[in-house]
Amino acid sequence: MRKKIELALNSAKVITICAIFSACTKEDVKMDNAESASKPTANLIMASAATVSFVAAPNYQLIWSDEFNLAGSFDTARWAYAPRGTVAWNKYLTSSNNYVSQDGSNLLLRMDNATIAGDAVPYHSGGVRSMGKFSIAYGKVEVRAKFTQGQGSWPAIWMMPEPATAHSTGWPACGEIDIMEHVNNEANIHQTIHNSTVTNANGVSTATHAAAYNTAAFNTYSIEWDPSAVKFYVNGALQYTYSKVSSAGWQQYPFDVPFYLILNQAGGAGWPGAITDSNLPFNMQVDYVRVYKLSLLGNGGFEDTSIAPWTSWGGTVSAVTGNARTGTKSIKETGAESSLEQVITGLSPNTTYKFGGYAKVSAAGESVSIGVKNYGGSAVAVPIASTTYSFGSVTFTTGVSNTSATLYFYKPSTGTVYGDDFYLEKQ
Ligand SMILES: [Ca+2]
Repeated sequence: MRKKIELALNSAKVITICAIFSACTKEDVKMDNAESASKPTANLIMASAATVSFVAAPNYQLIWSDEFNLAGSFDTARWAYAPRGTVAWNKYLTSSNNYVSQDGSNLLLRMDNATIAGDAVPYHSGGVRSMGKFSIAYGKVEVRAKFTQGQGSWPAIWMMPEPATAHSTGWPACGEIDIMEHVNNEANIHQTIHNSTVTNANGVSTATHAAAYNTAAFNTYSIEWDPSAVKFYVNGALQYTYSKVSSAGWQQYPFDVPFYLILNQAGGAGWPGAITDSNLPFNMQVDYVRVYKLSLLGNGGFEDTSIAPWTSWGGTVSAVTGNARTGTKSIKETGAESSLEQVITGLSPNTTYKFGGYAKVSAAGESVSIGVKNYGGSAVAVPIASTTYSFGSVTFTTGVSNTSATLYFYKPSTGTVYGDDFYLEKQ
């Protein structure tokens, strides 16, 4: 598959490769744009040989993805089976690799009416969720998928809050973001917001939009989500915007807490109605899920040829191939006390930001800190001492006249640590 070729290459070569492969798809072009947009070159200021700073510039930083490129079971570090429940979408879910599997290119979620001894339901279907493994508040979520049509079918790509109690234990007040739902033989998909102000007692939302899609092909379904709105896209084209009303409370916009992902094939109950068995099996293939943060810093994924616009001191600090969370590279600090730093300018005064990233240490007892200083307040930092990648973040509010800050990734003593997927986000 074309994207796999590209992902194996460093981003500097992507444009050249696309020129060679004249049949670049629309999706490839999009990916190229996303990558080139994250290049810091245009914003890099070389004030002197010793001083480098980066002018804050919004760019989407990939922080989590699954390309589903292995064959067999799904990655249990990212997903778990969505368990069977008692409501329409989950009543036939079956935790079996007959219904959730990977074929080396895609995640495959199936639905059929096979008889399973000891499980006397008329249908079985597959679904996974990232609950307890990954959730996100704000950013861009993009899913490339293809699914069959048929009477009674209901594939879905959607998000629910984590924890469920973040705002309300009750649905629809807790909120729901439906990136893609399709029913039966319709020529369109549905993108929908649920909360207590838009969803009625029958579960029907007024905050919904039906969008055309390429029925026989893979399509990309995505959202761009920030504190003011959730925007829905199909194949990169904006379809629908749900905006926060500034005077309203969380009930109108419960989308200020983390949400996790659900991918599932459902059917035979609720919205689509009964299944016409001759239309079975149904399936949804998912090529990838990619999640980005709208980040203001440069080279947060360390995929570039140098560490710029980061600088370093102490020990040995370098971008290395391997130990990556996303992409192919990570930042490594080894040897004596050391730090990776990025001076970021162009921030707004008296404004709150979050600096986040993922880190791990090589051995128990070691530690590394994600922190910020020189922003107009006391330095703040959070230590990470896990031997597997763990998330850490600090929030800080710039001083009344401060427009810059120094972000750092500091290792206080000997040892080896890795970091990846750093971002700076306006709060
Ligand atoms: Ca990386």
